[in-house]
Formats: sequence, structure tokens, C-alpha cells
Amino acid sequence: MLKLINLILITSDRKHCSISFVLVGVVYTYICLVNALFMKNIDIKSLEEKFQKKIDADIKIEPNDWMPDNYRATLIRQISQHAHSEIVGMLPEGNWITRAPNLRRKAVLLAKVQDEAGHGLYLYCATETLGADREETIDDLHSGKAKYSSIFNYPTLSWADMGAIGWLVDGAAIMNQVPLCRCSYGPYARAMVRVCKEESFHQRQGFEIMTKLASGTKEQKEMAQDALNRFWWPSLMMFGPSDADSKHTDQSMKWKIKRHTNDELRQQFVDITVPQAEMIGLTIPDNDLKWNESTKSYTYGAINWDEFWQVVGGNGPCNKERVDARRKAKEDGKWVVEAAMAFANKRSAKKSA
Ligand code: BYC
Repeated sequence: MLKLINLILITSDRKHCSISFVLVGVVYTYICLVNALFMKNIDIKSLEEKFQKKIDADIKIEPNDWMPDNYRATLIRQISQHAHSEIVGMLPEGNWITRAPNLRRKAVLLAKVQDEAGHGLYLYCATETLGADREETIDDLHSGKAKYSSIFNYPTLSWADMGAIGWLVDGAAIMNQVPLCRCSYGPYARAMVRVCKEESFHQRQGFEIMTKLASGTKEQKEMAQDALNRFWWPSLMMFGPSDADSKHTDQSMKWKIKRHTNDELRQQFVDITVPQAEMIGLTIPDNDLKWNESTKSYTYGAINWDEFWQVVGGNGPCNKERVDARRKAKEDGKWVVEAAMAFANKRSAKKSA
């Protein structure tokens, strides 16, 4: 470079010399930039290799560790959708707290709905460890931009729906969340351990409601069967699109965010749940359901994927109602936030005085 500058000084007059200097400067900057970019690519490639080696060795990734941008983005997407599902999921059951048939059922349902709020909070915290802003995440839910589980866009029409949700919805959630306890991202995996313990209590209380109703009067049994009829297919849809249509599964499996595909977990759920329905004398609403001796599992009928995508796209029976309820809750709770902030400020002012 110095030789080139010397040559310019010797061979050119003043005017041409300054133009040449500018040119040399431009070329030099360009070379530096290309070089930096090249070095950065090499750096990122080696970081990515190290990262994948850690994942392959089942070493957890922690918030301060280097991670690829897409790994971070995938986790923020999935964990925030999961958090929203827990919070929106409080609504269909919350709707029945005042109408529970007795004090015991009311106390159990109240505790369950409260647990779901707790799950949402752990999960929002987990997104914060990835650098997400909690308020922005929640605003995305309120603006309709963020997704949450399709299942919570169906109405709860009878008390038996509390049984069906606990048995089927929490049952499906456990099937999906137990493998998430081994997710490669530490904070998400650890949150899931506690969530799964609570979900298993939720599932059992739901199954208990269904068992009681199914062995009760003719009307009670019909009510339980009707709830199963309405919640069966949406519960299968909870596991997400079929593997052929799942755009994130391949990469998420390589990163060990997901440990099983959507179809694998759906199949496990069917295989566990069908005998439970038989045990309490209810019928799974699927004429094509049959035991396959060679695969030692049940084959089931076609899922209505049009319905699934309609619900995911915001056009389910209760999408609008659910998001409106969350927006209203934020609006109505503003004074609590303001009061808590004023109290905190007053306390910290007192401390520093
Ligand atoms: N509903 O490539 P895919 C609970 C979206 S709550 C809506 O397979 P992925 C409870 C998906 O997000 C428990 N959207 O995605 C609470 C993606 O969209 P974007 C909730 C769905 O992430 C209260 C697109 O479809 N559990 O237990 O690899 C009371 C393509 O899908 C759904 C969780 O959240 C759906 N069902 O796999 C009672 C578990 N399915 O973002 C109970 C954590 C898919 O590309 N999440 N989509 O626009 C997961 O395990 C995974 O995210 C999923 C989907 C298996 C759900």
C-alpha cells in the first residue's frame, strides 16, 4: 500500500494526486471490509461448530453462552407462544370457577388456573434471558401478531369440559412438555420440570372429573361424551401440523429444542389416551380408529387441517373473544401496576434518603 502511495506521488501532478488518493482510500477501505467480513464468517463458522458440538454432547446452552441468531429467535418464538398459551389457556377454565358444582371442585379448579398463570410467568422470564422484552412480547399477543395454542380458541360449554381439558389438553401438553425438560436451552428445560409436575396433577384432576361423570347418571355420561366429542380432534391438533408441513421441526431437532416430531408425539398421545377412554366407558369420536397389531399402535382418522389453519390464522370460534379478554385485563389492571410502581419508587426513595 505504501509503495502504491509513493508511486502516485512521484508520477502525478497535484490535482490528479488528490483524486488518486481518494481512489486508493476507497480501494483500501473495501479490502479491509471484505477481509473483516471473511474473518467474521470464519469466526462464526467455528463458533457454530463449537455450539453444535455442545448440543451433540447434551451440554446445556445458558443465557450468556454464544448462540446462533436463529437459535435465539426460534427459542423466543416458541417460548413466548408457549407463555401466551398458558395465559390465554386460563380463560376457558376460568369461565367455570364460579359455576363449579361443589367447594372441592371449585378449590381444585382455582388452584389449576392459578398454576397456569405461574407457568406463563416462568416462561416469560425464560424469554427475557434470551434478550426479549416482556412488554413487547405481550403487546404482540394483544395486537394479534403472536400465536398461542389453537386449543384455547374453542368454547367451554359445560362442566364436563373442565374434565375434558384436564384429561386431554393437559394430557397432550404433558406429552409435548416432558421431552422439553431435555431441551438444549437450560432456562426453558428447567422451567419445564416444574411445569410438568403441575401438569400431571392437572391431568389427573381432569380424568377424575370424566371418570365420575362417565359413571354417573345418563345425563352426566352424555355430558362427558359430548365434551370428549368436541375436544378430541382439537387436542390432536395441539401437537402442530403433520411432519410434512412442519417448517421448524428439522432445525429444532438438530438443535435439540425439540426431541420428537409433531406426529411422533401425537401418536404417543393417541396410544395412551384410547385405553383410558375405554376404561371409563367413553367412545373416541373417530370411526377410523383401530389397533394396528404390527406397529403396536392405533391408526386414527384424518385430521381436519383446514380447520387447524383457520384457528391458527385467527378465525377459530373464540379467537377474538380470547384476545379481547387479555387486552381488557391489561387495561383494567393498569391501576395496580401504577400503584405498585409508585410504592416501589417511594420505598427506594426512603432507602436512599
Ligand atoms: N396452535 O413448524 P411447526 C397448556 C404454529 S399450554 C397454534 O410444527 P414448531 C395449558 C407454529 O408456531 C401448552 N399454532 O412449529 C395451558 C408455527 O408458526 P410460526 C402449550 C401452532 O414450533 C392452560 C407453525 O404453526 N404448549 O398446557 O416446530 C390450560 C408451524 O408449526 C400450533 C406449547 O406451547 C398450535 N397447536 O412446533 C391447560 C408447547 N402448532 O411461529 C393447558 C411448546 C403449530 O412459524 N411448543 N403452530 O408462525 C412446541 O412444542 C412447538 O412450538 C409446537 C409447534 C409443537 C406447538
